[in-house]
Amino acid sequence: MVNKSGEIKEIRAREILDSRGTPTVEAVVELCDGTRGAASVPSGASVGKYEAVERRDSDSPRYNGKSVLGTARGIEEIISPALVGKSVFNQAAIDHALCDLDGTETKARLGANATLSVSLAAARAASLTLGTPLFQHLGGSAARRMPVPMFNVINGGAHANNNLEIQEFMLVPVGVPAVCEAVRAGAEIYRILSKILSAKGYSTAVGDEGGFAPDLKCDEEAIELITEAIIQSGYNTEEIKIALDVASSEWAEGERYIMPKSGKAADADELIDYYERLVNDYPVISIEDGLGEDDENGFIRLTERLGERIMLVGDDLFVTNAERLKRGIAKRYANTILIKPNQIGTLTETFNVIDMARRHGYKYIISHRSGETVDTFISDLAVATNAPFIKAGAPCRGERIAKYNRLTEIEANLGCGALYGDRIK
Ligand code: 2PG
Ligand code: MG
Repeated sequence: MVNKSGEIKEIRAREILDSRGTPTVEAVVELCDGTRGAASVPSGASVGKYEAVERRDSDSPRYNGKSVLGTARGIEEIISPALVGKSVFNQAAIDHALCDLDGTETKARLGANATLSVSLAAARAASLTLGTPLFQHLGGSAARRMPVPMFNVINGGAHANNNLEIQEFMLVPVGVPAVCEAVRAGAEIYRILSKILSAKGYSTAVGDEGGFAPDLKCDEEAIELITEAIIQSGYNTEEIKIALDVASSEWAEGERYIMPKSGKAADADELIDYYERLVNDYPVISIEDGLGEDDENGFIRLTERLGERIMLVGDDLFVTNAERLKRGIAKRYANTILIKPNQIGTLTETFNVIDMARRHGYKYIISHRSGETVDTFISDLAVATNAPFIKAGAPCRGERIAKYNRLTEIEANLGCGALYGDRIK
């Protein structure tokens, strides 16, 4: 048996494009034994105001100020020399070093895109040199529960230029026996939904996350069409539920909410009433960012009203940040946290917030971003952390499909050891 040290020889970085054609960073951690672990980072459109900083060359004309050459340079000139000689088997030490090198609360100096790409690439290099699948390297033998996918089949909000105010309408196959059956259900229903939309004369062009982006009469119609597609596909609404990401921080204007497309105004209590009606009328099991990132009091009331019935998910609200989750726990608002590693900037900090969520009875959903690459790290992360859910977009478009295909690959490799969702077996 070769004695592996996992010692880092060099870290390289380059600018690549994400699924929207916007630059992002790819880092490659090379070990002294020649192993190379690569990772790229995604990027959001509806970005929470408390997220870690994504560093871009804002004064450069390249890519309209979105290029990341400076970020990549920071990896090669500042991070690489500091991490050379360290072992990728100590992820926490690598991530501590990244935080120290950056030295800011928000990763404003190096950029969370720099720190996260290195953090993930180091984990991948470790798994490759050990010859252990990434999810097992991160989660050990206990990592065998497959997450329930949340397929974003209709896109609205900031992810599409249609008239839907709610950003994501998702299918959640809770009642099927395995992740491969969930993927099948998602893809079958998506196809039928396309036919239903076409038959009604609606557009089947897709939004940023691969879901359809038609103009509809109202947001509820999207839920109705999805329900129809579930039934027409031969499933029922016990097996397949619906989740929404309202992304309402995008609507918040002071104490009020102004829906950007229709211009309609509402206050928090009117939105809470609206959500209660949706939960009464449709198989909705989860509402994300139902209120804005600063609306703590609204969230407390929303949680009192619906917290026992459905998942109330904090995305912009918690931004994968332990300090923000701590406030939610103390003040009893929301009951689920969305986990996006690039909102915080290292893998270890991501683990820490998942651990906090678990210990306080919050559910967690591992999530992609609307601007993605084909990197499938989040699929392994979801299995590694026994996450109950993952959202990675529609069952359509390569960068989304890559994540679901990786899940079915892990499930197939685990064989009879794999568990799915809440099922005991
Ligand atoms: C969200 C995400 C991912 P974005 O709001 O949950 O679906 O969107 O990456 O644009 O923040
Ligand atoms: Mg969201």
